[in-house]
Amino acid sequence: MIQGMEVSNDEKRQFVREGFVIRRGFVSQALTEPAKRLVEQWYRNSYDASNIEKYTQKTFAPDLGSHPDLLNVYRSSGLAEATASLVSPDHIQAVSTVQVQIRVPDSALSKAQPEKTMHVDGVSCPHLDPRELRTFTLIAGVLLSDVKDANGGALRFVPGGHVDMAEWFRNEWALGASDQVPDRVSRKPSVPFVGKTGDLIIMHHLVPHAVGSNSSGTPRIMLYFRVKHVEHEKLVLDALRDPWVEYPELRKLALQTQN
Ligand SMILES: O=C(O)CCC(=O)C(=O)O
Repeated sequence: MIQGMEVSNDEKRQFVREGFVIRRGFVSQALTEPAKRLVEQWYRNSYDASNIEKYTQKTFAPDLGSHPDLLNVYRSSGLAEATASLVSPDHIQAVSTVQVQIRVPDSALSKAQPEKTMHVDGVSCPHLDPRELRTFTLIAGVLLSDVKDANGGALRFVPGGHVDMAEWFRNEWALGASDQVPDRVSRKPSVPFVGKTGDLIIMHHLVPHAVGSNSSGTPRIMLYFRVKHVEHEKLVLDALRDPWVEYPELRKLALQTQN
C-alpha cells in the first residue's frame, strides 16, 4: 500500500455529500511524463481528423488503451489504492484499460468536435441502444495537460448531482429511456475541473458531467479510468437507484449525515 494515497475521512465525507474528490499533484511527473509523451506522439503522428466523432465518443489513441505507460498512471501512482479505499471493505475489479480524451483546440479543428451535454456514463449513450447499460462504480480522471479555465475544454460536473440522479433513476427513469439526465439536473450550475498536469478527480458514477470546446491553443488531454466494484455486473440496476450499494462504509457516513 502506498502511504497517504487512501482517501481520507474528510474526503470520504465530501465524496458522500458532493460525489467527488480532487487531489492536486496526485500523479508524479515521473508517471505523467511518459504517458503524456506517448499521447502527444500519437496526436502528432496517428490522429486522423476524420475520426473525431468516434474518438470523442469512445477514446482517442484506441491502440494505446492498454499501454503500460498509461496504465501506470493508475497502477503505480497510488490511484488504485485511493479508489479501492472508497469501496472498502468491499473490493474493486482490476483496471486493464484507459480512455484517452483530448479536447482539440478550436484553432486546429476543420470541423467542430462534438460537445458532450450533461450525462452520466453508460446510460442512454447517444451512440448505443438505450437498453444497453455500460456503467461502473466510479471514474478517476487525471490531467495530462494544464487547464487554466473553463473554456480550455475543461470537464464540467455538478457537485451533489449523484443524489438527484439516484432519485430520478428510482422514481422516474425506465430502462430504454432516451433522456440522459432530467431537465432539473441539466439546469444546475456545473463546476469546471481546471488544474495542472497530474491533478486527479475521482467522481461517483452518478455525478452528471459535460465537456465543451477548447479555446486555448493547446490540446486538453485527460486519462479516465473506470473502476468497478467486484460485484458490479450483478448490481448494475441497484447502483443506479442506490448511490451507496457498492460503498458499504460510505453508506454509514451517508446515514450519519442525514441524521
Ligand atoms: O472529455 C472529457 O473530459 C469528458 C469525457 C466524458 O464525459 C465521457 O467520455 O463520457
